[in-house]
Order: sequence, then C-alpha cells, then structure tokens
Amino acid sequence: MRLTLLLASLVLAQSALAAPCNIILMMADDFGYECVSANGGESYQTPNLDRLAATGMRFEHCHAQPLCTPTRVQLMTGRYNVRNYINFGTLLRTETTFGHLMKGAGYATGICGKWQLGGELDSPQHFGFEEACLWQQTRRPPRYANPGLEYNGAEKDFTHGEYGPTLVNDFALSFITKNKEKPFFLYYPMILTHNPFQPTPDSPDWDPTISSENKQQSPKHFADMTAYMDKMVGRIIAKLDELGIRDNTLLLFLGDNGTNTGIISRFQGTDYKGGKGTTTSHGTHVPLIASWPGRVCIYGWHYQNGTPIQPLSKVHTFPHVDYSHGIRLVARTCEVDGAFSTIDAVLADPALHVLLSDEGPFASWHYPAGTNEALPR
Ligand SMILES: [Ca+2]
Repeated sequence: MRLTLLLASLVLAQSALAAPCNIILMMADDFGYECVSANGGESYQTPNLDRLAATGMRFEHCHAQPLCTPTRVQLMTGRYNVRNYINFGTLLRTETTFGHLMKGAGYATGICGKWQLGGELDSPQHFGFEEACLWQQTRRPPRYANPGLEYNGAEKDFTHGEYGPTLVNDFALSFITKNKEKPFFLYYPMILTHNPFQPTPDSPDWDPTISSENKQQSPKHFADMTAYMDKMVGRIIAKLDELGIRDNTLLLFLGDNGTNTGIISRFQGTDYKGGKGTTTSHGTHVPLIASWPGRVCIYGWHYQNGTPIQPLSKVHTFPHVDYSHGIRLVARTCEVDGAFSTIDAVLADPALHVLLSDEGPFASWHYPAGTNEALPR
C-alpha cells in the first residue's frame, strides 16, 4: 500500500473563476483501477469515464483504503482512520464532514447512493447534506431489482421492477436540476458495482420480478454492472450539458476500494484479480478522474495527453474540494492530520514531495482483517 486517498495534484484555475463552481463527487463501490478502459482495462465498456478522462485528468496512482467504511470515513472527514475509524459501518456523529463545509459555504448539498455509516433517521442532514436518497441507511433491503431506499430518512420500497442505481441516479438528476441556479455539492457514492453480481436492466437475463439479493448471482454480471454504472455517469454528464452548467461543474470520479476478489479482469494484457480487503495494490488502487472543461489543470506539474507525468498522492478530497472554492480551510481535523491551509503549503510539504518521488515506502498499513480494523499509519 503506497498512499492514502489523494487529490492534491489537482489544483483548479481559481483566478479564472467568476463564480463558485458546482461539485459532483461520484464514487463507485468496489471498483478497482483495472476496470476502466482508459486505464488499460480490457474487460469492460466504460465510454463515459473514458470520455471524462480524455477531456479532463486521469490519475494513475490513486490509492484508497481497501474497504468501504475506512475509505468513506476518511474521504468525508479528511482525517486518517487512526483518528476516527471505530468500526465498520460507523461514522462518528461528532465528526465534521465535507457536507458541513459546503453547506456552511452556502452550497446546496445532496447525497445519494450507499450510506452504511449508521442507522439514524437524520444521518444525512446531521452530516451536512440537505437532501438525501440512500440505500442502507435505516435498514438493508435489496439494492438492485425492486430495492428499498430512504428519501431524507423516509423509507420507500419499490415493487414494480425498478432498479436501485437508476432510482438513485434519477434523484441525482433531480437534485442537479433543482439547484441549477446556485452552486451545489452532490456526493454520489454509487451503489454499483458491489456484489451481489446480479443482472442490470440492460442484461439479457434481467428479471424485473425478483426482490432478493440471493437470486441470479454470477460474476458474469460484473461487466454489465460496470457498463450500467458508466451509463449512470453518462446521464449526469448529459444533464449538465442539457442545463448548460457543464462548464461550471467539477466532476470527480473514483473507486472506494479495489474490486471484489471474485472478479478477474484483463488489464494491460494480463489477468488481474480483484483484491478488495487486502493491503495490496489490487485492494487499494482505484481510478480517479477529474473533469471540468477548461479549468482542470495541474498546478506546477507537467502532464501529457491528460495524464500527469508526476504521480500524486496522499492528500484528501476533503481539503481539496475546499480549495476549489477558495476557502482557506484551517480546520481542527486538518491541523491534526497535517493538511494544509493554502495550496502553497501543500506543495511545500516535505512529505508530499516524498510521495511525489514514487520511491520508497510512502506509508505502512495496519489492517488486521477480520477484526474490523483498517488503520493507515
Ligand atoms: Ca466498497
């Protein structure tokens, strides 16, 4: 394991901004680096992600925690897991999240997708998100065919062949449309592509009558699930284009951890086995793509064909998202974890340059599998 979650290389052309931009942070579930065609993946169709990469920035050295909750807690709070990771499925209610920061900065805030961070009815609002459409907030119904979701804490069960990822995407499109006239922050931790590996509505064997996660499971469906996830990304892009706000919206896409161990993909000419839950590159190496037409650039670093020459790492989306708005974040959490108050401080940080060198041990990991701990040191 080389690094913790990162985004520090992405610096935005602040001076060109006439108004704060919108931010949409999309994160696929159990989706490793090898799954994206633009990264060298050969097993799946990801045309929308590839297009984002071709027109934005594709990162080659993004590493997350090897499991859902550790990554999500770290991403949302900007703090290393040693500070605030208690156990799987828990986000301490005493934590400050990027939802709080963005709401405090005057942004409309929304969250949609998978929660799995505590069962309180008011969780999204408590953590700074004004509107929410979530799976596994108060309960754990099916997530794919005929799912159960919570809309702002209110349970809703679907029984007419609906597909969970489509419903969540519908919410995202509605949120974007509703808030098109003001800056918004949408955190979109996608339900796909986590198991159970079941058919999507685009699969030949899609059965709209099933209402169980125990049916029709097969790794063969992972390809269709990946394609559908990519399709949902495409719907987001199309909506932004339709509303005329694409040029003022930063799109970020990443995976929360490596692919399921039951999935073997072709990657750059070889077989690549998913490594979720392990502190190997197959467990932590995830895709990261940033797209903001005409705005995304690398501050002080060179890149070719949309790909940074210098690998970057370590720093969190938490302070990064803040930078994109010119907010000088000097939060308690960042002081503790050595995050930064200005971009100059980011670039001056000796630890960052160690990471940039791509040499030597960047971090050691304490990850006692099976004991609900995953602590980066
Ligand atoms: Ca995951």
